[in-house]
Amino acid sequence: MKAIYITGTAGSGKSLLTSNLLQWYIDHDNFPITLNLDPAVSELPYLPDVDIRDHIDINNIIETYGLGPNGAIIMSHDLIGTKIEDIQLEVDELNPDYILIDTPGQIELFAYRSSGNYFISNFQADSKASIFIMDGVLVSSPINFVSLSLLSASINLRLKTSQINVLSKRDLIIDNLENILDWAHSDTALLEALDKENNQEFSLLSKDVIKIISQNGLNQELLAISNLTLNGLIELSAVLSRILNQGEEIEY
Ligand SMILES: Nc1nc2c(ncn2[C@@H]2O[C@H](COP(=O)(O)OP(=O)(O)OP(=O)(O)O)[C@@H](O)[C@H]2O)c(=O)[nH]1
Ligand SMILES: [Mg+2]
Repeated sequence: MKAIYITGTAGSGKSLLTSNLLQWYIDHDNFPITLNLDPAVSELPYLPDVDIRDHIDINNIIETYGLGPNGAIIMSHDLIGTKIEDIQLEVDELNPDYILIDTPGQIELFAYRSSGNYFISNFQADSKASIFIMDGVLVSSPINFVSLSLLSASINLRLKTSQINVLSKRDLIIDNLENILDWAHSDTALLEALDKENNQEFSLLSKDVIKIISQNGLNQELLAISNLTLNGLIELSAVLSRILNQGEEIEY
């Protein structure tokens, strides 16, 4: 079984990509399943085969511990790691080729508290990869691009998996798409774009950040996709296949 973790900023398209990849693998004669790891989600664009909400009930947490909504969300995320054996049993019983793991909307809770890292380290699969989705609509300037690249590098350091950077909503950013892909693929193009920014202080900081990310090999290829037109899904599946089937995993 190959595990694909789908992470990204809130509302970037994680759940919709989970649903699209599910259909992609079904269409290509594989047996994929989905695992929803978001205890607080109310609606999903797919029917999860395995669901953390069957094990963690956020309303019950609110009532039992007298917590407000934020406290309950934090607690529910902290409990994810404690449910790993139950989830593993359910998944192993289904015995899929691929498991698509839709991670919680609040990436800071999943990645920076202990549960996400613990889950990824201890959930058993033959190989694993993660996708980090940058919301295309948020990448409106070179400085924003650097700031999201920094977040991506930070998530990569926390989750310690082979990570693919994906730019979502390409259908909404047609005019800026070429620029963004240039910034991602060429440090020179990005540094030149940063030179043209009005705010010198943030431009200089962004240049230093991007140099450090680049020098440490933390910059990744960026694949643009649309969850609506499905443009880019073929390229994404090819990169996933390369990582998952040929063991190109980064070991820290
Ligand atoms: N136009 C366009 N809309 C998208 C795309 N991907 C996602 N959306 C829309 O963005 C919104 C959020 O999508 P989701 O798939 O729920 O995003 P998410 O990352 O799972 O959201 P959270 O789990 O709440 O953080 C929905 O309204 C989607 O229809 C895309 O590629 N293009
Ligand atoms: Mg979601």
